Amino acid sequence: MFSDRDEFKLAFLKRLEMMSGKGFQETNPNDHFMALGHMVREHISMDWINSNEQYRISKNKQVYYLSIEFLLGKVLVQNLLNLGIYDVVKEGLSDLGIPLEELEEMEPDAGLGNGGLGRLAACFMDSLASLQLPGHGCGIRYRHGLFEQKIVDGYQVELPEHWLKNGHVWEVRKNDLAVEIPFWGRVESHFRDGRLTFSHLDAEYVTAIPYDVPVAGYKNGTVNTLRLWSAEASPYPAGRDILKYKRETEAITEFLYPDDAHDEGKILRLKQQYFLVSASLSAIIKQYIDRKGVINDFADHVCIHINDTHPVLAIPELMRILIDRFSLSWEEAWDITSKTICYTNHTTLSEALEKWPVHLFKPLLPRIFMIVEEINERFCKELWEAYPGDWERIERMAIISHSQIKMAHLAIAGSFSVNGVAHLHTEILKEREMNDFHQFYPFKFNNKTNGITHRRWLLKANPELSSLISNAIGDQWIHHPDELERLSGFLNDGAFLQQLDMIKQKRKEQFAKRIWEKQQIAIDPTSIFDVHIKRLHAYKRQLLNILHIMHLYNRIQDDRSFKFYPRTFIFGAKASPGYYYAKKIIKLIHTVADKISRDPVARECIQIIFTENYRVSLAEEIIPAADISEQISTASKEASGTGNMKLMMNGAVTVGTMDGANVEIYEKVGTNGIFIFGLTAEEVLRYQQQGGYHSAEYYHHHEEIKRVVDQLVDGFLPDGAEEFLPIFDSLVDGNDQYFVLRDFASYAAIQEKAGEVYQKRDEWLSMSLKNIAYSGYFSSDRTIGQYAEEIWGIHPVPNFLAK
Ligand code: B1N
Repeated sequence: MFSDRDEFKLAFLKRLEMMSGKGFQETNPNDHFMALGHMVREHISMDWINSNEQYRISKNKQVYYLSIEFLLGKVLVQNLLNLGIYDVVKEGLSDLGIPLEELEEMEPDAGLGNGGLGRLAACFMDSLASLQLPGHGCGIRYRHGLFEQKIVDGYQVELPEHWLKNGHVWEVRKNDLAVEIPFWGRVESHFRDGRLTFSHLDAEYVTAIPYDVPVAGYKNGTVNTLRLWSAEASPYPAGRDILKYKRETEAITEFLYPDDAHDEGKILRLKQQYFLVSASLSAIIKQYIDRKGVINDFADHVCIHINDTHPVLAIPELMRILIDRFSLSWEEAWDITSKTICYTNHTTLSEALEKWPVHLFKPLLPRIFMIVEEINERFCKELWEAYPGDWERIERMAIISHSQIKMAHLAIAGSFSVNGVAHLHTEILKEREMNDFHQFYPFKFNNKTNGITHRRWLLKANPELSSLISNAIGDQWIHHPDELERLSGFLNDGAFLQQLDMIKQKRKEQFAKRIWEKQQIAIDPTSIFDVHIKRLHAYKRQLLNILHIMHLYNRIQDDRSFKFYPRTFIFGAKASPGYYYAKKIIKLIHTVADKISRDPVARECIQIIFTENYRVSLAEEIIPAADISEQISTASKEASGTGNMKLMMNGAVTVGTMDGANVEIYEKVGTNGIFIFGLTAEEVLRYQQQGGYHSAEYYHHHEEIKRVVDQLVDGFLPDGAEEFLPIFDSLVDGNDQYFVLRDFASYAAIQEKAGEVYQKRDEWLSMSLKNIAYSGYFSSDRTIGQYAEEIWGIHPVPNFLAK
């Protein structure tokens, strides 16, 4: 295609004119983006074809990663880096007077996910391809990704997101691979050739169209596929109101549900889930049969990974295909299915555990329901044999009970591996939440601590830091992130620490400039950037952070000479549109920000920035500029967290609880590398067993706590009594479920300590570097390596045909 800068320029100009129908002078940044995007996709295509061919002819096992979310963000620059053409393209464009950054701005974020779970799936895709592993993603092509957030007068307002409005350069629509998905209707059984057979009659069909997106590995010629399915009206619309039918079918892939760690329980969501699973399994089975011809040893050649329970219908769907289409017996089908499926659990929060009422499920998916019923009956029978007479236990463990289908129970019964996403989370699953299942199937449970792709979160997001690292230890860390540990040789190297400081300073200035441009707020780039970015959720305790800021403000009011090192508190968070309490906290953050900005003394030390519309591309700007990483969830509630890893890798120091993967960060960097505070998971769980703690005692007995809590409603904040009474109530009368007041003093103390250490520059910088040095473990290359070896049993398949 192009091998040097001049060839690139010629090809680019030609493509630009052809695509835009304009002379170069008339073209705009979007034209440039589209032209470059198409060139890059073409550049990938030979390797893509060859990778597919390699997989088709190889005897190797293939993995399919089924996920209702893939939070890709922007992909142009990551593709340029992975293909090894970043420099040529950047310099070539620069010769033409086009800054690559301007062009990157034009690419919309593919926001097909809510938060950690969806971004994890995207990081895994990058690692699979970079490790040359035969792993493919299967997801949904939502026409609208996660809503766009606007803040109006301190309130969150949601607008529909339009990432597809200019078309999507990275996808290839494959009409010939469309499949039909049946909903509704009824099942008839017949006795044929000595066995019962089933047919699904009067179904309403929806067409699933695949759009394939290439996923290029890092400079290795491997290109895997992420297949996103889109729903369209079927050519066979079973004699009904055509317009209504069209509207209803297209609705299936219209919107991403905006819930993070929360279960919506709407029928459209169930339709999305079955749509994803049924379309993906059709394609998987077809590819397998094309490759092998016979179904019997399917489980030796295919692994289907389900990302949380959202795609758990893969279990009954695979059973259905094996029984109804391939005429296998129940036992044969179950043997294959339960050796093919593996499941990751991402949360123990009860409000996030999926349950479907039988009265919704059964009419929508009649054949699938029959199979789930039979799985349940056989499972309960097994339990009865293992625990005769223990009705209570059997009822607790049943897949269907009280007319509800428990998706996590189905996932555990029908898979060969169940993993948690951080060591602590897996222990809580085994010893508490899923303890009955762990006793019954101890061999299924295992841990795979999450990871993030260092190629996006360090190499792409922080090129300045990446160069510093490569100059110091060479660039092998890009392939082997463990090598980052060699940076520990520089922990006491003053000159090196100075450079680290300069890079952080530069990114802070860049971010301050951005905030000025977008929000017309001037922030002080020499202040501490204290960053709290994640979905808004009570358990993530943005409330603890803002109450503590109010407390700092009070200290300034009490003593006008009280001084501390200036801090900029940076928040980024979307609240689920129906999550009333979370939205109140957004309003509170804005109200406090406004109050402080009006106080000439306080605003010298405290600034609060709420970044609107937090998303992957914004995270890439905030994270390299962060000094402090707020990871302050109530212990035991955050399954893992991955923002903690991204911030650590960019040299931010964690202020956090012993929760999720924070525990493992602590184990890597030691007491002097992190600021730990608050109750432990064990303490929280013990309190919960006793029915909670007495928050009123903390409120009444600690003057400074009472003061900030009262300030929510006593007129200190404008409209406080109306706005923030629900927050006040949750803390005082509602017994503070998330232990905000219980952890308050400990949080205030550790924050003070963090501020002191920050001022001892060498100590701080060394702490920061230590975090970078020990972040290699949290690369998703390590995580995916463990999934490949310990769960999937897959091996690299190099693309020998690569150019
Ligand atoms: O998955 C992440 C973890 O790092 C986080 O700790 C965890 O909270 C997150 C229903 C979820 N758990 N459950 C969800 C998302 C969407 C939805 O509709 C649940 N997300 C998590 C990656 O392991």
